[in-house]
Amino acid sequence: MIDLRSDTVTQPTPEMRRAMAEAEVGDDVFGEDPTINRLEAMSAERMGKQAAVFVPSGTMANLAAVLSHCGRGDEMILGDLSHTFLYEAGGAAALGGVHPRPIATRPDGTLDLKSIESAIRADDVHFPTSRLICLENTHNRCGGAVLSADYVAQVGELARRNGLRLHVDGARIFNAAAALGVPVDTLAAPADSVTFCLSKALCAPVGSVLCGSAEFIRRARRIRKQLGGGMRQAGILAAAGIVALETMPGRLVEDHRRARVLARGLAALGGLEVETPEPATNMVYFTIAPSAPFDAAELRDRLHKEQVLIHEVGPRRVRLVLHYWVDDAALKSALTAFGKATERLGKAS
Ligand code: TLP
Repeated sequence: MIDLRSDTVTQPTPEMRRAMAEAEVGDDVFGEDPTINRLEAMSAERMGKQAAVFVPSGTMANLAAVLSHCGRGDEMILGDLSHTFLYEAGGAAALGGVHPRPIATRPDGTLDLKSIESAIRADDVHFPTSRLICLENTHNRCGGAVLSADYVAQVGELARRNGLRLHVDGARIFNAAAALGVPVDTLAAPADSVTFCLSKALCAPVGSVLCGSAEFIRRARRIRKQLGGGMRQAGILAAAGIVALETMPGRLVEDHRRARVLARGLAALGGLEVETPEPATNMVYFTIAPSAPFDAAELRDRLHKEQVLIHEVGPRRVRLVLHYWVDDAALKSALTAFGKATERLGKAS
């Protein structure tokens, strides 16, 4: 199977499996797992922050960040297409009483600076207290779009000027850094906190890391415990994360190149409107033209028979994600399968 549904599907590499088998472990709730301690130190160093905490998922990383920045009745300003707003089960509101203030996400994944500024509440008893701004880099729903270092710095400056904090959901921030050709800590520098996922493009089986100041991470550790995310001998997982950090960021440009090849190949088939003709990172989004006599579910089923898995994000909208386990040969086979599937579906109608 060629699995293009997400980069979350990535299996650990043989090197990761070896590191996992040999990992030195301890009780992490006591701070005694040497492998987790090493992963956290490496992560903080990469992101240019004082400290880091290992958590089971990107969702928990964002939730722990929001709950560490905000109290009940505080408000976070975030994009209406952000993962935290759309796909994290409303955790910040449900568990922390944090009020989300969604504002329009622009197609390039950015939020208009003036819109952010005008969403900040005045000091008035009628209003929640504005506390936090959240950005997402790369931006999932915006086709893997990259926020530039300059843009993130402007939002950081806006946040500071208004006494707010900035959190970056950097689930795929290494993809952003690779696409821009800048060190990842440059993208993280303006943020008070940043999360990144080991289990997506970096190919590790489980885990995300939340980074920030020492004081912030101290609070986040308690929140992680409240959320039930205090793990024990999880150095077995962190060991794969260390291999991921050491071996994966440098190869992400290959996924980006293959995403461009895939986008061009799909555009040439006809019937598919590629939304990201020159994808910035590892995602390709396309819409099935209104004239095409099939929808995303039919295309998914047809492609499944050709050994290709895709993820439909709407009745006629599909997302494909390139990752470590899709090499040039698999990409070629996937394109051939798309050719066959669209042709058959076209004829079957
Ligand atoms: N995204 C998943 C799905 O939930 C959509 C995917 O397949 O892309 N931030 C961003 C930007 C994400 O894309 C995701 C996962 C998360 C956070 C949450 O990470 P997990 O799944 O580890 O909780």
